[in-house]
Amino acid sequence: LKKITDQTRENLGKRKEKVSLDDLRQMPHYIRKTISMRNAIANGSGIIAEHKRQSPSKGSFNCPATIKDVVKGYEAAGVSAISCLTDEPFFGGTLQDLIDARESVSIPILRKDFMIDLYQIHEARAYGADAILLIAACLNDEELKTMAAEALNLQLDILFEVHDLEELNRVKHVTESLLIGKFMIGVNNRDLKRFKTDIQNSKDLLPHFPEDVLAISESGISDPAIVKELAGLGYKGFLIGENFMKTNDPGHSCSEFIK
Ligand code: IGP
Repeated sequence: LKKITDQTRENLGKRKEKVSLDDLRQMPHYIRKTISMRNAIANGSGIIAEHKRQSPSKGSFNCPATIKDVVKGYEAAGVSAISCLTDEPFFGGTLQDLIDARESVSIPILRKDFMIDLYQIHEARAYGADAILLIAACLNDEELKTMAAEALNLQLDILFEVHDLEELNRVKHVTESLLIGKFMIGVNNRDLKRFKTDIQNSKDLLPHFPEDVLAISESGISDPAIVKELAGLGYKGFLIGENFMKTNDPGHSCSEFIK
């Protein structure tokens, strides 16, 4: 994770030189009215389908479809939201992907990246995102708080990502101190040190969730039966990438999860 955030910081420096904060504020999507991802999930299928070209553990998924076709396929299948990877060095995504996705669908879009700087939140807004991911493992309490406050200022929904009880308790603490009532917490079933996924992680952490939070299970979901089981426990959202992106027609593979 440190390797990824170091690389993120380096690339960020270059982007800041090219595009100033003021430039971002001038971009057309910056002032568009965002769509609540939390509401979309609460009132829909709960599936959050991800566009991801490659991953550090699996390499390229060799999906032949363009991002525009992938996200249109997801929307047609009935997903609640799109997750769009914008990290380039490790996941092969770009900010242009976010724009392409935005211009192809009208459902909410999550900018999926390693967010470590306020500038990235403004970028998310400028390139058409409705929500951002804040990974607890990448941020200390103070950073989590500042980043979350800025996202709320910009009308972006927040998905806090945790993978153990310690991180969950930190997120609880931060959201309490900011008095945020409406947010989402995602349990990452992937152990970021060993890249192994285990759905058990979602089952173990749910009883410790604060009330009223919308619970999302992330990673390693490869079967509609798992979605059913987790929904039975109280999960409302299911973030799925690889299982769709490893096929030639991600939208079609996705429709099997929505019935
Ligand atoms: C999707 P999967 O196993 O269905 O492809 O997982 C998503 O949860 C995963 O891509 C992810 C991720 C992240 C990627 C979860 N948290 C943080 C990059 C950064």
